[in-house]
Order: sequence, then structure tokens, then C-alpha cells
Amino acid sequence: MRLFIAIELEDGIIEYIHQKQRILQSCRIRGNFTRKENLHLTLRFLGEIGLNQIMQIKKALEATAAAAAPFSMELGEWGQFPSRRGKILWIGIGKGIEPLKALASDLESNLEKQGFEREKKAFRPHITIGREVQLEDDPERITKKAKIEPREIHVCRISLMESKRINGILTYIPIYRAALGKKG
Ligand code: 3AM
Repeated sequence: MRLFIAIELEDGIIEYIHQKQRILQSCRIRGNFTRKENLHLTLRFLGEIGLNQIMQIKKALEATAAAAAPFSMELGEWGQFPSRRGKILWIGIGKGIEPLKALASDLESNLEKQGFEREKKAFRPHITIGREVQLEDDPERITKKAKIEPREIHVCRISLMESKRINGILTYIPIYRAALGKKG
């Protein structure tokens, strides 16, 4: 099964991002926008995992969650990563990015303790909102039109997600959740 670890987003934030997606969609030349149900923030992509490894992943998730306190972070600017076809369109994180990075780094260490190889790529937290996107060539006008306010995101748990196609539709299913502990 194809797995990744993510922060699931609250309904209010999903609605807000979806509004911004609609605006950006109106400025596109081409591209696919993430289904509202699939909006999330990936902490760690795991790839194809056998059932025999699930227990280790759950342990890493539990250890990470237990040692972290719930925290808040804010939505940041939208941006683009280059990709082979078009660009990946995303919304980043503003304030609160430090505890998020610490959480991802702790997760990485705990996965390593459970026998997983360390991720080589640096963690660049983002919420993917579109793929293979080409926007009109006027970033300033688009930024004005799709201004992202620093909406607050509460992070209270981390989730193990399965990525699979159901009737041809890419679907992300939470299969295990670990609540962040309340330190202090
Ligand atoms: O949350 P985002 O969209 O950034 O891009 C995929 C998605 O991330 C990423 O894992 C998340 C759930 O599918 N992903 C898919 N294949 C990947 C790969 N081979 C990958 N990340 C790294 N390497």
C-alpha cells in the first residue's frame, strides 16, 4: 500500500483554501487542482509499504506524537515548485513553521529508529493545491486576487494516510491517527 504521514486540516481551513483554489483556477491556462477532500500537509512520504511494516510506522507515529505538544501555525503565501509538466501549486506556512519542522524532524528520527532510511530531501512544508499547473503570466495581479490571509491551523494529531485510486479517483484515507500529547 502507498502510504504517507500528514497533518489533516480542519473543515474551516479546507473551505478557505478551496475558495483560494477557485480564484487561482480562474487564472490558470491549464492544470489540475487538488480535490477539496484531499487537501492536507504531508509530513513524510513513505511510498509502497508492506503490511509487515505498519507496526513500526505506528510506533514512530506514537513516539513522535507523545513527545510533542499541540500547536498552532498560520497559512503563508502561495507558491510554485517546478515539475516535469507545469508546476506544483501550493500554499505554505507562515508563523508556527518552527514547531512544524521540529515535529517532522522528530518523526524522521523515530522512523529511522524503526528501521526506515532517512529522507534525503529537505522538508519544505506546503499544502499542495494543484499540479501540472500553468498560471497566466502576471504573478502580481494573481497574488492580489488570491491574497492568502494568515488563517490559524491547529495541529493536534498526525495521521498515517493511504493513497489509492477508488474508481479511478485519487483518494487519501486516514488509517491511523496519533494525538499530540499535552506537555507542560
Ligand atoms: O502533499 P503533497 O502533494 O506535497 O506529492 C505527493 C503528496 O505530497 C507525495 O506524497 C504525498 C501523498 O501522495 N509523493 C508522491 N510520490 C512521491 C515520491 N515518489 C511523493 N513524495 C516524494 N517522493
